[in-house]
Amino acid sequence: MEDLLISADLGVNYASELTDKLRGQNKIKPSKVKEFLEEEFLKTLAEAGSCDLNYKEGGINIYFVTGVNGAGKTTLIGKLAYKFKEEGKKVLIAAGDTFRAAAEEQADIWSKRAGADIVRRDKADPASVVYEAIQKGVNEGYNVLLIDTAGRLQNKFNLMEELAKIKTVIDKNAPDALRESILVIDANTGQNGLQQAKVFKECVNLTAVALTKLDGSAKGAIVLAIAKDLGLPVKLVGVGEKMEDVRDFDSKEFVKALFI
Ligand SMILES: Nc1nc2c(ncn2[C@@H]2O[C@H](COP(=O)(O)OP(=O)(O)O)[C@@H](O)[C@H]2O)c(=O)[nH]1
Ligand SMILES: [Mg+2]
Repeated sequence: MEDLLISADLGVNYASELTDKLRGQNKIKPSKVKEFLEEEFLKTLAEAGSCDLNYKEGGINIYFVTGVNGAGKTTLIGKLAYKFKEEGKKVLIAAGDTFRAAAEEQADIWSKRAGADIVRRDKADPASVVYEAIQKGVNEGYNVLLIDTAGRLQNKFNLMEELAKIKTVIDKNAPDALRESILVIDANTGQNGLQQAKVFKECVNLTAVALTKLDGSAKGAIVLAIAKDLGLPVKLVGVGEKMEDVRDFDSKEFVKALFI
């Protein structure tokens, strides 16, 4: 059972905790094991915090989106821009991935699709793009600022420096703004997702996880290990490549799907 849980990407600590607990249950029937695990998973997710994406009226709400390359950051930003626009909010995107040539263009395309505005400065320092976006966002009464970032390998010192610098810019220039620091995790990510999350958490003080590509065959069990070890709640789910393919996280549905 322990091996099974580890191979399901729950991480060694969590897997052994669960099997210890199972052992402690005197003579649990095999048919009840699934029920036991479902309950434990739901408890872990609940203990990590509320699944509701925070939003506050009367000020700018900043969503700082991080994660490794290809996780789905820019797509998530497009989806969130659309969702907030549909709700009648004034939405600004900061094209903070200035590392890859095509990345700013991609953010630009999403902003147009969603009907949001964008601050984009070709190949500029990402922190300066974010600075400019915060100024514009605050001065022009935007409700939402979505910050896109680069994602070249998480163990690269430069990226972490860059993200820490962006965080400092937000801390200094919008100290009172509501902020969600979202880590985007591809559901196909295996056990190294936990390590990724640790590195990003240390650097940008994460508040939430967005689990993308749940429309494929991957179940994204790694978020259980992240919830357990880092206390980070999952708040959003990506279920496709289109603008409307974002959902609020539903822990019951998620846990049920793990056993299908
Ligand atoms: N099927 C599916 N594809 C997704 C989802 N989110 C993102 N993608 C795709 O994943 C790829 C990488 O996404 P992108 O937003 O560019 O990742 P980034 O490098 O983190 O900004 C693109 O081809 C997206 O269309 C999702 O929820 N489901
Ligand atoms: Mg991107």
